[in-house]
Amino acid sequence: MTRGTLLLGLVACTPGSEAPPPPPVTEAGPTAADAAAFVDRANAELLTAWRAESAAAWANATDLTDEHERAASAASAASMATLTRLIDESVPYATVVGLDDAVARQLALLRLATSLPAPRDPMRRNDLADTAARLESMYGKGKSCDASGACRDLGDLEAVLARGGSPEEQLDAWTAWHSVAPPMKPHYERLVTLANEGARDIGYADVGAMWRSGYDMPPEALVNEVDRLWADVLPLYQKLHCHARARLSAKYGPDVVPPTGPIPAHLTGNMWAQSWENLYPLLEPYPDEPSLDVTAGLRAKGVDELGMVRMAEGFFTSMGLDPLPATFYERSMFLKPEGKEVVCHASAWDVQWNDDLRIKMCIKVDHEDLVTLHHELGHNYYFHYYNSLPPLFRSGANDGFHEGVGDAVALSLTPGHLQKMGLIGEVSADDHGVVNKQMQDALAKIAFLPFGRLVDQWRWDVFAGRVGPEAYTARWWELRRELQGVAAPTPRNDVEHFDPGAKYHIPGNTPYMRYFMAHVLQFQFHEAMCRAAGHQGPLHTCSVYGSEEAGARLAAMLSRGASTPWQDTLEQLTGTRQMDARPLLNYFEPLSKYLDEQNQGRTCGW
Ligand code: X8Z
Ligand code: ZN
Repeated sequence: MTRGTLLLGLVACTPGSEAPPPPPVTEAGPTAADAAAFVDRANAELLTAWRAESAAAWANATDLTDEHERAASAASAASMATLTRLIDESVPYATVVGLDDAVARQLALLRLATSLPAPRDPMRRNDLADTAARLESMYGKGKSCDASGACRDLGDLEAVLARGGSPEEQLDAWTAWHSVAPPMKPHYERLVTLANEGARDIGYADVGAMWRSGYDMPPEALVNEVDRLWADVLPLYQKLHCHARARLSAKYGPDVVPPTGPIPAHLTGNMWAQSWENLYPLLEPYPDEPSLDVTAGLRAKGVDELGMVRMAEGFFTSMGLDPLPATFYERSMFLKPEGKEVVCHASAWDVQWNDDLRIKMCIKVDHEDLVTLHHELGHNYYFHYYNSLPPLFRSGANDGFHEGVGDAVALSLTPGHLQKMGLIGEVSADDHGVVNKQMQDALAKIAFLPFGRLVDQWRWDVFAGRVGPEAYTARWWELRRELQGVAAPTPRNDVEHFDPGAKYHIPGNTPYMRYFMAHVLQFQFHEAMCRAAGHQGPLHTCSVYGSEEAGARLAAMLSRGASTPWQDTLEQLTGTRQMDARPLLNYFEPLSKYLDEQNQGRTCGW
C-alpha cells in the first residue's frame, strides 16, 4: 500500500467542509498568482487532513477495535470533506491562462487525489467512510472457525496451501478462507454505489473511469497500453501455465488436474493463484543443483524478522541511499501482535507525512517475505525521497512506479549476491543454475501477470455497472478462467459466495492495475540501474548491490515523485517513454527456451 492509497485513513476532527470560506475571487476572475496561492493552501489543508487520516488508519490496521474503526472512519470522512471542498474551490482556477506548469499539474492531480471519491452529501460521505473502514476491518479480522470453535486466520490457511498436501486438505483451506467474504458483499455494493456517486460529483463517469484517468494520457489510451503489454507477455505465461499444469497433473492425477483445461485454483500453493512460487519444488528444473531458496539459510544463520528488515535496508544503503530513520524501527509492526487483531497484508506508510516511515507486516522468516520486505522498503524510499515536494506531488510517477521500485531492487537478489550474503550455498553459474533461478522468478512474476491484469478488469466492469451484484462472483471466475487459466475448485455462485472479497484489495479498495504495470516496469528499472552500474552480460546475471551510480539514478527518479508526467520520469531513468515488456522478455529468455523444450508434444492453452 502506498500513501496515495491510504484514503481509508481518517481525520479525527470536525469535517473539513466547515473550513473558512475561500478568499473572494475578483470580478475579473482569478489570476495565475491566485491559482498558485490556492494550490499552496490546498496542499497545506490536505497535509493536515491526510496526516490525521493516516494516523487513525494506522491505529486501526495495527489494532482492529470498534473504537479504532470509528476513529478511522471519522478521520477518513473529514479528509474526504476537505478534498471535496478543495476540488469545488479549484474549479475557477483550472481555466486561468498562463498557469505555471507545476500549478496546473497540481490542480489536475487534486481531482485524482483519492481512490475513494466521496459524495458531496455529508450523510452519504460518512456512510462511505464507515463502509470502507468496516470492509478493511472485516478482511483483517477474517477467520474460519469449525464446530469445536477452533479458528484459522488467513496466515494459517495460506500455510496449508503453501505446503501443498493432499487436494482435500488444500480444498478445505481454500474454501475456509473464501467463506470469510460473503458477509462483506452488501457493504461492497454500498461502497460501489457511494464511491461512484463521488466520482460523478467531480465529473467522472464512474470510479473505474477516474482510476484510469491517473496516467498522463487519455483513459482509453491507458487501456490500450495494458492490452499491448498483455499481448506481449501472454505467450510466456501460456508456456509456464502449460508446464505447471503438466507437472500438477502428474502429481495429483488427471482426474484432479485435467491435462488440458484450467488449473484448479486451490492447487497453486497460493490463495489467489496469483503467485506460484510454492510450486517450485514440483517444477524445479534441475533438482541436483544447489538450492536457491534462502529460507534455510536465514534459519541456519539465525536471522530473525528484524534481521531480514535490516538486510533489506542494507541493500538500499549499499546503493548509497539513506538509512531508514530510527523511528522506522521503533514504530513499525513487524510481527502479528499477541492478543490483537490486525491487517496482516503487508503495507508501507509515512504516517505523519514527515519521514515517519513504517511498515506493517506479519513477517515470516522465508524467501518470499525477504522479497516482500524489499518491495515495502521501495515504497518507504519513495516516501523518503519525495518528502520535500508539495503533498499533491507526493506519489509515484504513476502508481505502477510506486509498486515497481522495491521489486526492481529485489531483482538484484541474484544467486551470486545471496551466496555473498551467506544465505545460500555454492551456486552454479552454468545453464542449469540459471534456469532454476529463472523458474523461481517466473513462478512469482510471470504467474502473477494475468491476475494483476484481471482484478481491475473486474472492478472496471463493476464500477461501470456492467456487472452487478447478481454476477460479481460469476464474472470473477469468467475472468480468472479466461486470463489466468485457473478454475474454481467447486461450483461458485452469487447467492452464497463473494469470491472477489477474499482478496485484500477489493475490500481494501486498492487499485490493482498498478501491480500489472509494476511487473513490467520493474524490469525496465532493473535494466536501467544495471546499465548505470556498468553491468556487462545478460540482464538476469546483474545485481546492483553496492552500486552508488545505480542508487543515484534511482534516487533521482524517486525525488521527482509525481511532479512530472511519468513518461518524462521514465525517460530520465531508462531513456524510453513507454512501458515496455522487452526487458522482461529478455530477462526470461533462457527459461522461455527451457519451457519450449518441456512443452514439446503437449497441448497448451485452456
Ligand atoms: O499488495 C501487495 C503488496 C503491498 S502494496 C504486498 N502486492 C500485491 C498483492 O499482494 O496482491 C504486491 C504484489 C501484488
Ligand atoms: Zn506495494
